[in-house]
Amino acid sequence: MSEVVRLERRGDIALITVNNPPVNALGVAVRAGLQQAFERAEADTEVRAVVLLCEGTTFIAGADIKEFGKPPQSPSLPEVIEIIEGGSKPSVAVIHGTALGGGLEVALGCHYRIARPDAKVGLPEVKLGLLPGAGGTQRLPRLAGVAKALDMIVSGQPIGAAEAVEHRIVDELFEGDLVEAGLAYARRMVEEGRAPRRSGEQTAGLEGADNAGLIAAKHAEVAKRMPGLFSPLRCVAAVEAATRLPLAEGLKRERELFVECLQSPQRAALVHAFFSERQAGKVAGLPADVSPRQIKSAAVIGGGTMGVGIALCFANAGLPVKLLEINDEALGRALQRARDTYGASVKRGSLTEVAMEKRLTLVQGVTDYAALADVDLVIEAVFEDMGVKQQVFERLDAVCKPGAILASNTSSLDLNAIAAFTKRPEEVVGLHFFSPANVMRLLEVVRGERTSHEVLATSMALGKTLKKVAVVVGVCDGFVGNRMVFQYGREAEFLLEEGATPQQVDAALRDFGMAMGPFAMRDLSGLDIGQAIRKRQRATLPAGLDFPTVSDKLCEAGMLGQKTGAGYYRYEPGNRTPQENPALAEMLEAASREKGIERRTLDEAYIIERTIYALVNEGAKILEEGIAQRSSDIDVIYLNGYGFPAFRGGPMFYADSVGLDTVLAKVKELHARCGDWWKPAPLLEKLAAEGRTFSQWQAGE
Ligand code: T1G
Repeated sequence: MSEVVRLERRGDIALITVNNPPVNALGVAVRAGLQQAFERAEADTEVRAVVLLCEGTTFIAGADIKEFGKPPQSPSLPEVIEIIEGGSKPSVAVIHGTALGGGLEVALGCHYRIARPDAKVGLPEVKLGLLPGAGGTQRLPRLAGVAKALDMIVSGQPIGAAEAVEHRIVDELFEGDLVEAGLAYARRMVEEGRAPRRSGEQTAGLEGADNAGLIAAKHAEVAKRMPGLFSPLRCVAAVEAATRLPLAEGLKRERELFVECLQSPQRAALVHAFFSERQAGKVAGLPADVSPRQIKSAAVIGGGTMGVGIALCFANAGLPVKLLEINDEALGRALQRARDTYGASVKRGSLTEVAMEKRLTLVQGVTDYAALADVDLVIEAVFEDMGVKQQVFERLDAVCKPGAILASNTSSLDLNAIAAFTKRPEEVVGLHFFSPANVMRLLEVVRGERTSHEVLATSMALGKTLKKVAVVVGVCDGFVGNRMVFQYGREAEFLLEEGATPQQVDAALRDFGMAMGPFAMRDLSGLDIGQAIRKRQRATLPAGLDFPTVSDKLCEAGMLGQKTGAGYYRYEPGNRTPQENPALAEMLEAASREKGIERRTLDEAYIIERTIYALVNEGAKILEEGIAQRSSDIDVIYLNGYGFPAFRGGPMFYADSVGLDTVLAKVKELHARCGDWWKPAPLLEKLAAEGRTFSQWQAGE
């Protein structure tokens, strides 16, 4: 037997164990091992039942995603599952951890399934731009019914074991040892004389309901909610085939649809996003022997939107957190904000009252710095002004215990300068959360010149604890995400001077897949933020460069966005739906006139190139300067902090897919027409000339 699949005899029971760390993925060795084990169990006349289970933390978590895009190797997973399901002896899958994708499909090929109460089962293929390609779209509806199958396959969300029992996906729950439970169940199957139960013969799930109506409704929902996505509609089509065709035909139809998804550029982008997120957690150059400190308590300075959001991240992770404000009145407002934030979740049904109260007990309001003497980590989230940061860090340095980490949530100020306010610069790090901090997954971990390896490793581990996607970035104005979004926003605004309206630009970028257009985003966060940044940046702006003027005109008119009822758009009181701002047209005309620009109609492709390529060119500069470790880290930042569409992989992956020579040609054209904002990044020129991609450069190819 292979070392990843073991076959043992326990009396008249065949015990098949998969052991392929870290998640028992169905690589070719596992598939071949499973085929051999089940064939040998079938041929062994002494064997009367078969148990399949896994070692390690989880049951099989799916196909080996690393194999996608490579030439297929036999046996295929459908072939293996056909052998499992075709066995003449009853088989049982013993599920712990997560049975996902091909893992659940293997379990559905077994005749029975038992699971630990805390186990989960799911078909997340749609999140990778795929669909369950080894029978999941055909077997699950036969067991759980079309409605549940559609929900699970189109959402990709796993369900708990108890719910799986409710929907006949799992037969029963068990506690205790996997092997003992599996053997006991197998012995029961033998004693009861149970025959193999093949899902192809199970049609209960397909009868009775108005399946055609369910399919049509889900199709309409997907077309409306996930425009532009390739695989969800094919998921629906595959399940539709199950309602119409016998199993063998349905499996053929599923395979056709699966291959379509496998070959789509969206699958390549989503798989890139999956692995990039995991790679981002690895910090190049960290010595292997560096272990993170344990963070058992924290404090947040500043009870504004960000400070409260950050404090809730700790409470959500079950960690006690002190929230410091300057006086009781401000503290009262902050604690009320915390309660209101949780209250909104309770209202939405995503949090129970009991859980809310439990988490709120973890948030302790304080007004005296002395209360911070014992905490392991402090995060400053006060006003973005160096003078205020200095006061805070000098006090923290004086009060906090040796070994306490002092972090700043600054979104663009110089972390090295902040560290220099303390006597412990090696303990200072940037932890840049994104608003709303208790919701957005991205966390930029800003590595100062003096930040120690241990503090860096602790910050990355804290990111995992807080369920964030932590990405290491270097010190510069805006670090990675904001530095790139400055370029993107500026170019979007220049388009307004050339002839576009905010509606046109926002619509073009939403069609591209961005969660929100740049102008709706600016109205949401407030135009005064950009104004303050431009004011600071003007001081060091290279000669010949200047900013667009529309945003400043709006600020001068007191139109700061949603918070003042008007910005690029107008808003009815209490209503966030953007309406046309009648005052804007004149400002646009004036902005164009002042620059001698003849306004013209801009097409969507130009809007996308002008904004997305601005991200790419700046990303290339960031890579050259070593501010980001990898081009895929930049993708992870943009996917998780700025609403870039995952089905395009991120700005750098997208540029690779367009072709860096194409991108460079457009950058050069814009450089000639629009000036040095568009100076091509040398790395972009180099890779385009060599016919390489950012991914190849990152891999050292
Ligand atoms: N293939 C290859 N490697 C995988 C993998 C997979 N399916 N899943 C995880 N890894 C690696 C991951 O890259 C990381 O590697 C390590 O395992 C730990 O992962 C035919 C076609 C199972 C819930 O989509 O959701 O089946 O960084 O950090 O937080 O229809 O991994 O250590 O080198 O995420 O404990 C469907 C994807 C595939 C499941 C565990 N299955 N995985 O989470 O660990 S398509 C999935 C996860 C398919 C069939 C179709 C999670 C997890 P490294 P991790 P975790």
